[in-house]
Parts: sequence; C-alpha cells; structure tokens
Amino acid sequence: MTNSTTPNVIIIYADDLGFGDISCYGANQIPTPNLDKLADEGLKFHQGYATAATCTPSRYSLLTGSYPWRNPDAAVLPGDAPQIIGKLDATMPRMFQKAGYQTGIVGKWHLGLGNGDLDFNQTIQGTPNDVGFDDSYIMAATNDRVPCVYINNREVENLDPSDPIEVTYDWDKAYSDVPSGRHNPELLDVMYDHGHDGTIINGVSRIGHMRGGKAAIWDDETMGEVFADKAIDFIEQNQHQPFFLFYALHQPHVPRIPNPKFRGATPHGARGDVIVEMDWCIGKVLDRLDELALADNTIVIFSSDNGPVLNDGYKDHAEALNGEHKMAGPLRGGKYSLFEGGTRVPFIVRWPENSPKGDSYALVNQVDLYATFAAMTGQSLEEQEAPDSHNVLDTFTGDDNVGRDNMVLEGMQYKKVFRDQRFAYIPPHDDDFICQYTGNEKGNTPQAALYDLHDDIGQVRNVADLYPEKMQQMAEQLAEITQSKRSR
Ligand code: NG6
Ligand code: CA
Repeated sequence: MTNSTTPNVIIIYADDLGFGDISCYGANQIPTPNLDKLADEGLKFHQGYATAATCTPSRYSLLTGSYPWRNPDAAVLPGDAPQIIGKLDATMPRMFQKAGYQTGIVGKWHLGLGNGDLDFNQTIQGTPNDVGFDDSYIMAATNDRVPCVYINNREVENLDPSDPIEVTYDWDKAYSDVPSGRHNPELLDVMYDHGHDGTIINGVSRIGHMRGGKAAIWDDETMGEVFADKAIDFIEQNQHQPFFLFYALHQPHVPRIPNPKFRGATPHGARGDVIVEMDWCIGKVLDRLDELALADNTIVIFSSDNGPVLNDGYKDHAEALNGEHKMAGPLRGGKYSLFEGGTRVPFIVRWPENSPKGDSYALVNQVDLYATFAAMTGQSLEEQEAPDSHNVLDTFTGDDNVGRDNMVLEGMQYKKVFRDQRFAYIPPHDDDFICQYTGNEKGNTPQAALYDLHDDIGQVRNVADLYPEKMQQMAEQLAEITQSKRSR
C-alpha cells in the first residue's frame, strides 16, 4: 500500500442492529445474503464497537472522533433539537473534504438541526451541510419522532408553503385538532406500548407532535427504498472523483414497518422482516457499485449504532415472535446496556485492494474511523482534532490482529464501561439494573463489576473479587481518560 491513497469510502450504518442479528454473525432465520457476501469478500470483525449503547452519542463519535460524554449535549435528541456539532468543529466529512472528496449523507441524522431558531418552513441553517457534508438527504431524528419528513439539503422535501409544519415535544402545546395515540387509539394500526403516544402519522403514533406539512409526510413502507435510491444517486453523481458516503439506514429501529414485499420474510415478525429489507437495500446499493465498476476502489464498512432491543415502544409482537433468535449473539444485554450487547456490533470492512478476507479479532471502535481515514489519505491531525480516534488502518489491512489497547464505552446518559483487551470494568452506577420500559439490562449496580471476556463472553461471572488490583488499575485508567481532554 502507498503512503496516501484516496479510495471511495461508504459507511453503512444500521440502527439498533445487534451483534447476532444478521446471518453472517449467526442469525439462522434472518437471511441477509448481501451482507453475508460483503463479509465473505472482506474482513469480519468480532470485536468492533460503537462508542455508546444509544444512537446520538454513537453517531457523534463516529463523525467527530470524540467520545460522546465529552459533549454534554450528546444524548438521545428530540427532532427539534439544535445541532450538537458546532459549525467550526472538526469532523470526519470535513477531513475527507480536505483530502479532495465529495461527501454525502443519506438517512438518519439525529444530531440536531438549526442553531436554536429551527423553522422547518425556512431554508435551514445548521444541517449536515454545515458540518462537512456537500450533500444531504436525511430524516431529522428517528423514524419514531416528528417531524416525519425528509430534508433535502436545507429544505423539507415536498413542502407546500400554504401548509406549514409546526413541531413541538411539549404535551402542553400539543395540537388539539391533530389526532394522537393518547387520545385517539382507535385510529392506530399498531398500538404503542410506552412513550410514542403523540401525533399519529400513517396510522402510527410518534414521539412528539406535528401539524401541517401533509404533502411532505414520508411513507414508512418505502423509506428503505427512498434512502437506497438517494445513496445510489450520490454514488452515480460522484463516480468520477473520490467520495465519502455515510449511508445511515433506519432499520431495524421502531416503528418497524417493512415494505409489504418483505412481510413474512422471517418467522420473527416485523423486526426480522425489516432486517431482511435492510439487507435488500444494501444489496441494491452494492450492486450499483459493481455495475459502475467502483467496487474495487471503494472501502465499504458496515456497522450499527448500538445494540438490539425487542420492545422499544410499540406492540409489534417482537418479543412473542423472537423465538430462539439471539439478537446480540452470545453477548449479554442490548440497547441501553453497559454489557457488551449494548455496544459490540457487527463490523465488516471490505476493501478489495487492501483487506484480506476472513475474520479479525482486533479491538476496534467506530470512533477510530476518523483517524484511520485521515492516515489513509495522508493527513495529520491537529492536537485536539478527533481526540479519541486511533489509527487502526493496520487492522483493516490485516497486518494487526490486536487493535486498540482499551476503550471507554457508554451505556446511557454518560454512564461508562472501561474495556481493555481482556476485561470489562463497570464502575458503580446509581441507576436501575433493568430498563423498566424495554426489559433490557442496563447493567447498573451499586458495586463495581469486572468481567473476563476471554473466558466469559456472556458476562455471567462477575470476577471483581478475584482481581482487586486489576479493578483498581482499570478504575484509575478510566479516571485518567475521562479527566484528560484526549486519549490518543
Ligand atoms: C427512547 C425511546 C425509544 C427510542 C430511543 C432512541 C421512549 C420511551 N423510548 O427515548 O423508543 O426512540 O429513544 O433510539 O420514548 S436511538 O436508537 O435513536 O437511540
Ligand atoms: Ca439506534
């Protein structure tokens, strides 16, 4: 490999997909042939991580190269929150721009919009376009949060100016003339379970309230296809120059509303079916890459923003239909969890010109992509740029099977776990052990816990009593990292 190279880079990012949720990572009854092929042609990591067990923090890290808890605003955001990445902040897409790439994002954003004066009826200042993306086609937050519209660069797509959009997350300001799940459950196609009792859009009540913008409302059933087509448009438009595409899928986050052609694709109901749909969308994009003869010169990375969950707020029978499926594979916990299932996720790297095929056990984290691609494109980082991002390029080329020495992972609300090559150290946290809504184990306990992941990947034995010195050492290392401004 030469010292500096500029292959195209596509990061495909699932939403709430667990370590065991696709067939190449062990899901027996969820066929994902396109991802399986990607894994066959590339490197399948067994220790690839998101920085957090929820979405906004993980995405923040991916794009800034910073641990999320360094920014107090990096928590799950409502759809009308201001942007949490500053206009002048260093970002991975900006770094790519400096290396001559065209940059684009398609899909889920969830990092805030506007600068505190957000009006969806005006040209929006404070979009992905302000933090390094040349092109963007996004949803503001999540598919269960208002506003349920697509935003094309700085404008809401298909907005009729005579029917302006209003958005609030305050029940006291909710629009009494707009049906909500709470007041009009008879209008629902799928009943909510917890939260999610706001405005009804397409028969599904969402978090938050929205009025107007009728012509702009998205269609949940075709969302996957819309984003895949936009990803393809971006690739086609930029095929003659280096490009970076962040393709942020909405599957399998709730509400799980597959295109009818995927209904019944698995025995697991809507949650399994949207994973198959997701795989189909990815296949569509990768096929186009092949047709354009770009695959050889494109690095494709597939991962997920956090671990899995069955009931995340709708009665969609995910629990009843899960059967023997292990969403997080052998790992304990899932979304919201300090246990491994919260942050260890599928992580595939296909780089035909430089990656070997096979498995990697190197410890890598999505926060590393920034420094890794800076190194690949021959750029050095400023001192405070990407403060927690390690260059793991050698793991991508198969030259290093070890990766990072350690990393800090986040459960919910800045609660941390410290992971090294062998152990996971969970400090004492004053909060529930089980998430009362979802039933997922958040993993908080009043005493610190230690797990030996070499012997006990499922974290069933707390070995804190066996290794007091190790505990002490990891507590000190964690304190040092959290108190310093950077960890690279
Ligand atoms: C939670 C929602 C959950 C999901 C999550 C964000 C409730 C009770 N739960 O607050 O349904 O939307 O936020 O998910 O409202 S994430 O993948 O974007 O982090
Ligand atoms: Ca998520």
